[in-house]
Amino acid sequence: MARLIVVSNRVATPTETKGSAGGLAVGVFGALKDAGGVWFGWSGDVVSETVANAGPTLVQEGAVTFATVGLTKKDYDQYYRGFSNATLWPVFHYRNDLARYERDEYAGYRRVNAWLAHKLMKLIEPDDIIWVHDYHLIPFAEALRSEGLRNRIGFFLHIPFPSPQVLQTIPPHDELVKSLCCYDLLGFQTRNDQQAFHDYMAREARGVVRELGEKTGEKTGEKGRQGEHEGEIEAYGRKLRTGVYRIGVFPDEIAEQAARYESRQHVLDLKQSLEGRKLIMSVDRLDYSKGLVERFHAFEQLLEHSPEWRGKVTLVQIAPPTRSDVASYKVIREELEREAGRINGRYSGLDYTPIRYLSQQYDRWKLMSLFRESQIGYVTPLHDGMNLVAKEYVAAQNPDDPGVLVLSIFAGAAAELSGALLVNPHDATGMSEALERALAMPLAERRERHETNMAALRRNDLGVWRDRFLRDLASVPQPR
Ligand code: ADQ
Repeated sequence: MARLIVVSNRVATPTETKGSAGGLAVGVFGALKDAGGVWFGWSGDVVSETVANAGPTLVQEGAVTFATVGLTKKDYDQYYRGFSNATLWPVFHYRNDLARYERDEYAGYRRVNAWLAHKLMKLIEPDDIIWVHDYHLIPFAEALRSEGLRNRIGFFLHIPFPSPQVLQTIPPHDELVKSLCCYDLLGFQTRNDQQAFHDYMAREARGVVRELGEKTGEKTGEKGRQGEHEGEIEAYGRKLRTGVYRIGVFPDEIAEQAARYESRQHVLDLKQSLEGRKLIMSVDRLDYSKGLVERFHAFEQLLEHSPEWRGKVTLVQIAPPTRSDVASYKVIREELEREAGRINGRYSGLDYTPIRYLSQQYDRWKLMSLFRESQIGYVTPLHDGMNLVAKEYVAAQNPDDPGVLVLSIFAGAAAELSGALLVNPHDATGMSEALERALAMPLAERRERHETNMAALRRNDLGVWRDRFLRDLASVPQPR
């Protein structure tokens, strides 16, 4: 079996791969352990030029090498904080209004990609398969190819791919797309994302796009078949494949974890403090794409238009700040704090606070047990590649008395979770009606919806996502 090399902006630590962090780290590490190989990327540290150049630092864990490098302040500013998170992230989430474009940041983005690729070259063996993750690393394959590498290289985009007109707001959009064509397989979260890429290729890049149709085990319930909706592209003198690979979770592990921790002190404390009120749970990174302010407004409408719910329902929003050195993230934080304060000022009582807004990170097992305790999972991003919180919420429920997922139609997960109440996050009234419906939903309907959602999660778990992608990548012809 060929070795696997995983490349991502951040590399999980060996401890995180043992289950304390998100399931993704555990899932990817599983594939690395089976095949043996390397996990390569940024360590998360900002260091001097001398230290950066001395890398990578290697840590061995069985057959897997964790290889990390530090970034200089300039590289961090231009590659990570700048072009990745102040240009690509907002535009790919349809927030051109929040995006900026600086030529030197783009140059830094390409420079860091080339530098990282050069560092990795020394660790690659001829038959290795290389799997690159996410928007920070679009030019990575191009950089490896220009060093003469002929291995199979695949790319998975965790976030949405925007429609051509939106992508074109990034001045070097054509270079970015040309870079993507240096991969052998491009994986997208949803059919819409793949279609947006195909549209760009056909209309703007004058490529040949062949839709090879749906090749999936989804309908038969069979696991481990090829990616859905395979496509083939010929452009810029290269041939590559595309596919839809919807990322999942390991639902039964989450269910077991949530049940195991449900009688722990933090859950008992929460229960006691709710004094019999219903609980709506929301958990996100603090990001403008997650629709937090819109969500608060819809909850406010519920209290405004349905006075019988005042004092009877609490929204707990857990949202630790991320990327707090990017300006638009400071703005969203201030707005959210202001809105939570205003709504609480309006509807609080001496013993009742409608919104509890907690800006901290929680252990994964704590989150899962809090999900299990709540009557509603309120997951309403404005745009989201997939949204694993939605899937974790479903998996954490008690099947005998499950909560209801209220989910945005703009989360990738909406295509799979047909048992959720789907909402448009731009429609505050529609969202407040969905909350009301979920709060009053009879047990039989909740159970039926939960079973539908769990079946979808089991059919397409994290292992299926990973194995399908790697199988398809291994089957593309070796580039010449
Ligand atoms: P994210 O934008 O980070 O991921 P999401 O898919 O919801 O969004 O994953 C977040 C993960 O972090 C979940 O596992 C969640 O449990 C955890 N998490 C969130 N808030 C937390 C908190 N307060 N404390 C502890 N853990 C917390 C990107 C894309 C998504 C895509 C994923 C995976 O933006 O669309 O689904 O990658 O591909």
